[in-house]
Amino acid sequence: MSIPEVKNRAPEAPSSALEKVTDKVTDKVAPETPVAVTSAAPARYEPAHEPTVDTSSRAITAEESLAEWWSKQHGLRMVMTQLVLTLMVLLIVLPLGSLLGWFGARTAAPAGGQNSGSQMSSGQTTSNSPSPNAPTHPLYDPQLLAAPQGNVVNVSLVAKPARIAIASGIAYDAWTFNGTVPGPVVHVRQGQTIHFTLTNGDTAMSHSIDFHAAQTPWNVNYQPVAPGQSFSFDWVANYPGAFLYHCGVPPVMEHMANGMYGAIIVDPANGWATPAQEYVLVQSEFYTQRAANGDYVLSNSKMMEGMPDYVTFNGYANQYSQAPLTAKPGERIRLFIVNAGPSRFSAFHVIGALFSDYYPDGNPANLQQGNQTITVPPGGGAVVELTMSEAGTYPFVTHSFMDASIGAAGAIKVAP
Ligand SMILES: [Cu+2]
Repeated sequence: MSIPEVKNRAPEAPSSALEKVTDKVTDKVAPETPVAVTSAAPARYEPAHEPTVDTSSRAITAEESLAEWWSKQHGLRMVMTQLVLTLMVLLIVLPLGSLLGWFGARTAAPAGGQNSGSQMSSGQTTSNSPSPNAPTHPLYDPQLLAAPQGNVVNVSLVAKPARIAIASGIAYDAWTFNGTVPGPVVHVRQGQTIHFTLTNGDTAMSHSIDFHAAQTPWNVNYQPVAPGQSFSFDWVANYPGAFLYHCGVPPVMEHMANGMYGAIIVDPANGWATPAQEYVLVQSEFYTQRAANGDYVLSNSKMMEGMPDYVTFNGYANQYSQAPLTAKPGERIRLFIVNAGPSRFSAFHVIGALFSDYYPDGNPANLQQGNQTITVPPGGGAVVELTMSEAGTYPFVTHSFMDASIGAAGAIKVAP
C-alpha cells in the first residue's frame, strides 16, 4: 500500500499537551440537539440500604469474647445480605434468564454458523425502534488471521465516519477506523517494528491513534491528525498480548463511544506453545439517542451516566449467538479478548467451560489456571484457552448480566 503524505510534526510542549487531556470532558461535550427519543429510559436501580449495625452504642462485656461479638454482628449482616441477594435474584436474574432464552444462545444458528448476523435473536431487550433502511451487518469475522512475516510490518489505518448497524435494524452514525466498529484486527509478532500510518479521512474533525502495545511518547506520536492529513511513526512490539488501540483526541470518551477502537494482537516471539482455533472478541458499549432521520447517534448524557443501550462483542449485539464461533471436540480454543469500554468492565465467562489457561493482558508469562470468570478492564485485554471434550453449544457472556442482556453474549458451537 502506498504511504500517504506524511507530515512530521514538532513535539508539543508537554504542559500544553497535557491540558488537552485534563480538560473536563463535560466541558467538551456539545449540547445534545433535541431528538425524538422513542424509547423510555430504563428505570434506574435504587440500591437497597445496606444493612447496618450500630456498634457504637454497645460495649463488649467481660463475658462476651470479641469473637462471639463479631460472630453475632457478622451473622446479622449475613442474614440481611442474603435477603437482599435473594430479592435481587428473584427480581433480576430469573426474569432475565427466561426472557432472554439464555441470551439467544439456544436459538443459535445451525452448523456452519455463517448466516447473516442481521437477524437478531430474541435476546435483544432494548426498546429502540428501528431506523429506516438500516444497513445490513456483515459478520465481523472473529477469526485471527496469521501475522505477517519479516522484521518490519506496514500498518495503515484510515479514520472516517461510517453508517453502520449495531443491532438488528439499528443504524448508528459511527466514527471508525477503516469503516468498521471495531476497526480491523492488527496482528503482529513480538520483536517486529511496526511502520504505522494514520490517515484522517474525516472532513469534520481531528483524530489520533493510541496503541496500548507500544512504548512511544504520547506528545510526539499520539497527537491529533487534522482532516485530510496523514502521520507516520515507527514502534517496536516488545510485549506479546491482546491490546487495545483507539483514538485519543479529546474528549477521548466521545471518540471511543462513537467506535474508534480495535484490537492489536502481538504474538509471542516464538509463537504460542500449542496450536488452537484463535478468535478475537472486542467488548464495547453504545449509548444511543435517535436523530431526526431515524439513525442513532451518541447520547452524551447516557455515556456520562454509564447507561448503555447496547454492549457488544465486535460491535453488533448478539452477533455470535446467530453465527457462533466453532471448534471440534477436544480442540483447544484460544480467545483474545479486548475491552474497549469506554467505561464498563467485562466479566468474561463461558457457560459450561473453565479456562484451562488464562493470561492477563495476553502475555504467556502471566499464566493462571482453572479460572471461571475473568475481569477485563476497559483498556485491558486477556487471552484464555479452553477445550470442550463434548459436542454442544457453550454460550459466552460478560457475567455482568445487565450487559449480557443488552447484547454482550454469543456462543461457541462444538461439533465433530
Ligand atoms: Cu477520533
